[in-house]
Amino acid sequence: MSCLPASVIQRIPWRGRRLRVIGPALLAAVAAAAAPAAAITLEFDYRFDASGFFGTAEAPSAARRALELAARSFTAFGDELAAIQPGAADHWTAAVTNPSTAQPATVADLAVPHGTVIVFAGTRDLPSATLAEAGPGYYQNPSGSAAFLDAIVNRGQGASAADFGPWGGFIAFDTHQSSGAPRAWHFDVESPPIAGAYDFYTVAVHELAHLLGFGTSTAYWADVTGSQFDGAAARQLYQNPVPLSGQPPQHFDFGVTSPPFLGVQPQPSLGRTIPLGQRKLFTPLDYAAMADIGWSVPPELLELPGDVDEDHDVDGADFLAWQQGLGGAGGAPGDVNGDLAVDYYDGWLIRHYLGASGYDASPLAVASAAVPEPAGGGAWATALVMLTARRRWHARQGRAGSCRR
Ligand SMILES: [Ca+2]
Ligand SMILES: [Ca+2]
Ligand SMILES: [Ca+2]
Ligand SMILES: [Zn+2]
Repeated sequence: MSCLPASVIQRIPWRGRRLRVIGPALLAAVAAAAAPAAAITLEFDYRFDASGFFGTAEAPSAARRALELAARSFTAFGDELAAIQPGAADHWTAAVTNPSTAQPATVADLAVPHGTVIVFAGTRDLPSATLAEAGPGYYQNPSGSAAFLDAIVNRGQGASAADFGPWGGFIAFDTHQSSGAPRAWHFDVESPPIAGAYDFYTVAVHELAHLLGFGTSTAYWADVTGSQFDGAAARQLYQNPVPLSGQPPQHFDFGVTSPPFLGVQPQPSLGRTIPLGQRKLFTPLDYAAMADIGWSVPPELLELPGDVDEDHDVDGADFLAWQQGLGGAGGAPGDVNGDLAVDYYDGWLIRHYLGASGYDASPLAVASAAVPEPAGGGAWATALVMLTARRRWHARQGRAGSCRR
């Protein structure tokens, strides 16, 4: 396997968010102005959590902590999602699957703040071996100004075939195995999953991506040709269209792994199954697909994760740089996920990827680099459980067509 020559490794213009390449005076000015607005919020609504699985804000369960950490896989996205603010003449009804009952539920005049996606979370005994289920919501009875209607339909993101802008959706986790025994989840994000349990964090990340449109939106299907995902960012990173699996094809195929790692590449989060007792993070390939369905993904998330000093590995020097930058904002070193803040989560990512190495996958570099073949997917052989996604075929019309596998 070869890496590209050093002379090709350079910053390119679209990496504007990599603020540390800007001069100190400008850096300070940008930092003062940019930090808070550059990220979306996933706001969890637990009103349907009848069993108290997620605890309370004051006394969160381990499940809630894992779910809310999983949301951080997406909160660096920079989309300016228009607020849905019902008022005198502006009305709508949010419609969503009640995650705890699987029945349709509605919320009249749900207010959705700017930049926020609302996630109704719950649990129930899902059918057969299904671990979890999620999907975007839809809407009913919209009326009011053009701007209000536009916010409901696609959050001001323009054509939905190119850019998905949901108000929110639902996520449901399984409580019992097919045998009737309680589902054994591993909740603790600070320890590796124990043998015999599924990692709650891993499943939550995967399902939240479905809620945000992967496999479930018009923008996703616009990038699918046959059984391949052919969005521009994913194709560029993978060097080919990415094979999909299932009918309909809502997941990456079994053998797919994510560049730009050298050696054994990680399996993407958005594969069709997850392995028992393993943790999978959202990989650069997963992020590339999210970019292709219209999310504003920081460039850091499309590169070797955790490589703070950009020397194509993740080691103690990267961790030290994070420690020194901790608490910084606006492009301080150590911001692994590109949300313009250096915090606990950046360090958590570095620790996960310690020992990894990779190559520069920027467009310039890819054009002239010998990209290693993606590693094979032999590890898929052991205990696998299907994940499913709900799909709203007619969300723009406000109808509730769906399919579940
Ligand atoms: Ca967008
Ligand atoms: Ca490094
Ligand atoms: Ca960060
Ligand atoms: Zn899935």
